[in-house]
Amino acid sequence: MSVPESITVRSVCPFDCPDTCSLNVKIDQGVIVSVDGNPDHPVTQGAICNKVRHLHERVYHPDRLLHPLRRIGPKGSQKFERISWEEAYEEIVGRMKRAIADKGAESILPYSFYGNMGILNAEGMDRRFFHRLGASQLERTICNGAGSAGYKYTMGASAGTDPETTVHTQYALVWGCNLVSTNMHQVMYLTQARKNGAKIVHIDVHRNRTSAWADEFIPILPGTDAALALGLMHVLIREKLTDERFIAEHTKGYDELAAQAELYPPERVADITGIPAATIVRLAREYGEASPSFIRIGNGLQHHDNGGMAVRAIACLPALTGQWGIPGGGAIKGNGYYSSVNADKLERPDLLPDPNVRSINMNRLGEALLQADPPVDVLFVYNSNPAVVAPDQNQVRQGLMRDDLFTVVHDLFLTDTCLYADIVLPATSHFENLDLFSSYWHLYLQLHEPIIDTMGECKSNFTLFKELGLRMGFEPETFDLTEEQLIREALDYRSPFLDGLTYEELRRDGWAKMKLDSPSMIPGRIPTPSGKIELYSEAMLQAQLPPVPEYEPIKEPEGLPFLLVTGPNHSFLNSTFANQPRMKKLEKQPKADMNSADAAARGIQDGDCVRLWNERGDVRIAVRVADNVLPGVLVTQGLWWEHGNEGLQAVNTLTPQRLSDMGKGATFFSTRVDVEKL
Ligand SMILES: Nc1nc2c(c(=O)[nH]1)N[C@H]1C(S)=C(S)[C@@H](COP(=O)(O)OP(=O)(O)OC[C@H]3O[C@@H](n4cnc5c(=O)[nH]c(N)nc54)[C@H](O)[C@@H]3O)O[C@H]1N2
Ligand SMILES: Nc1nc2c(c(=O)[nH]1)N[C@H]1C(S)=C(S)[C@@H](COP(=O)(O)OP(=O)(O)OC[C@H]3O[C@@H](n4cnc5c(=O)[nH]c(N)nc54)[C@H](O)[C@@H]3O)O[C@H]1N2
Ligand code: SF4
Ligand SMILES: [Mo]
Repeated sequence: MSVPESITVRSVCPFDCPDTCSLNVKIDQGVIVSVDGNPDHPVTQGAICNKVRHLHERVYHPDRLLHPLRRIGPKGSQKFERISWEEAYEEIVGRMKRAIADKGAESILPYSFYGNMGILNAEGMDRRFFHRLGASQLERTICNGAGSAGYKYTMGASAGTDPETTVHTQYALVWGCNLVSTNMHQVMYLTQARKNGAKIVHIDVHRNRTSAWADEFIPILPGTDAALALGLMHVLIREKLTDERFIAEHTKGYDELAAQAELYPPERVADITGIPAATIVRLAREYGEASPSFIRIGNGLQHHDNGGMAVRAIACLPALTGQWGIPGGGAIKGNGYYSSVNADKLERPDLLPDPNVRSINMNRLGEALLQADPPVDVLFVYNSNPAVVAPDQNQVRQGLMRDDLFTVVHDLFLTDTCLYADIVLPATSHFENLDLFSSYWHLYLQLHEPIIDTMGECKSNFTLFKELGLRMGFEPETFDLTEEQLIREALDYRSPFLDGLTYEELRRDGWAKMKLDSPSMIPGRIPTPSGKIELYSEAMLQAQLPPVPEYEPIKEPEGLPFLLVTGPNHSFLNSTFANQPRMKKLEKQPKADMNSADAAARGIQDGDCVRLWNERGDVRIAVRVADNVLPGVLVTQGLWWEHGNEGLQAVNTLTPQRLSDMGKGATFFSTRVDVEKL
């Protein structure tokens, strides 16, 4: 590509973040010199986070992988030699063919998530490749499996309020969501709403940046949100703060839900949640009396054993108060449904030789690597760093150490996971690729055209799986395609929201808003089985789940005194950026926040080093004594790499592989530990 001197070009932020910002990138002689927000984008409006403002430091980081590597020392030893792509392909293809001949294609397991959110690079040619291969299917439920399932039972799909309307909100509940760090443009809309009189309430287990920004902070005990939602319903119903007309017209199962809410008076809910009964009553009155009211349902509150039900229960509230369909009313858990493209054409599940091929849940990688039968012979990791982000790290890392396991990792950096790889492949940054980006929060699809040349010998996920497919002897008509052809196939989809959107339009304008002729899915278009908002769900009954919301305590056995919540932090994105010196410096070091009463009882002082332990392992970490958590709760922030941080341990050493109540989600935050002062 020939690039003129010093130009500013449009790009998109590729990270797993709801905002999917439009970027303006300044390029001098083919090299990115600055990254800024694009003021023309209707939602992201020129504002971006600090992480991405320094994204060029990541792209040109001296540690960036630029050519394939082969392991020459023991697994984990960091000893690699440079090899060519031809050698890498030969070894991978040979090893895959052998695995298929010996144990069947099921012995091959892809492991990927959304390190790059580009539709082609996260769920395009890669999915095609593994379908055609007949590899084990991966259940990609590490992020929002539980919450999506729970929300869907109530509302039918991951579709809520158009966030652009939330500037009209008069009352916002920010529930289990660290907005200031994780969805900054929602903060911008709600800050605007506050100027027009809105009140913002933050419900969280941790007093953090979002609590400081909100008007009120309500601390809650981890894993008890369904009880709070039911307590709010109890008061709303008792005090006739519900919208009877809306309930009659648009919901199903009100009587069953009301009978259930009856069982959750504020006093009982106070005992469960740690929130005073008077606060619960006041919160219900404020929420019930305000209109438009809006709930931003976060991901944090659903990383629990009972996370699906928590979201399912919260999602009933805007229906009881008749807030759907009003600009600024309703809720957002996720909005991915609106910008769905043609996944069948893109991913080609029809290529699977056996539709009953086994599925492996990505939250149980440790178990899969150590116990699956037939064993996993070949593990292919891309767009993810499971040696840091997956639960129960001792099992994950023990599995990755297996001598008979052949592991390929495709990444931009030598992550913790790469250290266990037999072959490491260099990935392009999204700046080097053509791709299509949707958001799981706002309603715009964006086209991204490459803005710099490919660096070193890097290849995109798209190119890697296309070339691997062809080397495996797969059909050229399915694999020998261009990015543009695949994007056209993805857009070839009967969807009222896409409404015939073309590649040409996206190229011309850079983005397009999904067509939604009301502020949300309501009224009259709920994709549940009954076509109504399901306060009672027959589908749940059939799935052997309680058909109306209820509170069930978390499953982690009692015994150890603390509940440990290991959330993300402000300056990393999951484990991405955790190797970037500027971001590490801002986050200083991992710490566990502890209530001062707990600290005093154990003689622990601010800054002391402790050992957190449970049956899965132990982690040494410094304590910050602060009353930003309730007694009995510990909170850490950030998914730090072990590699490059002497003595540091992944917090996921302590988290369980158990799956959530629905949607096979992760239960990271339902972790009990004990603390020992060192
Ligand atoms: N800066 C930054 N931004 C990110 C990410 C990142 O790592 N860093 N990650 C991205 C990704 S992949 C995701 S999924 C989103 C996640 O972003 P969010 O939806 O904000 O989710 P979390 O930050 O995981 O958790 C939100 C809050 O839930 C709280 N919490 C934990 N357990 C409970 C509970 O039982 N009840 C309640 N009420 N609160 C609880 C935590 O203390 C935390 O403050 O952010 C995305 N954006
Ligand atoms: N304890 C605890 N654990 C958690 C969470 C938590 O809150 N607490 N959050 C969970 C959640 S919500 C999520 S979403 C997951 C996230 O887990 P992951 O998806 O694994 O997220 P990252 O750690 O960001 O790793 C993404 C990797 O993809 C690489 N990458 C980026 N672009 C490309 C590309 O184009 N090609 C290839 N091949 N690689 C690329 C990046 O360099 C990075 O190493 O973690 C989960 N784990
Ligand atoms: S990480 Fe999120 S807030 Fe930051 S630039 Fe990307 S999309 Fe925007
Ligand atoms: Mo996530």
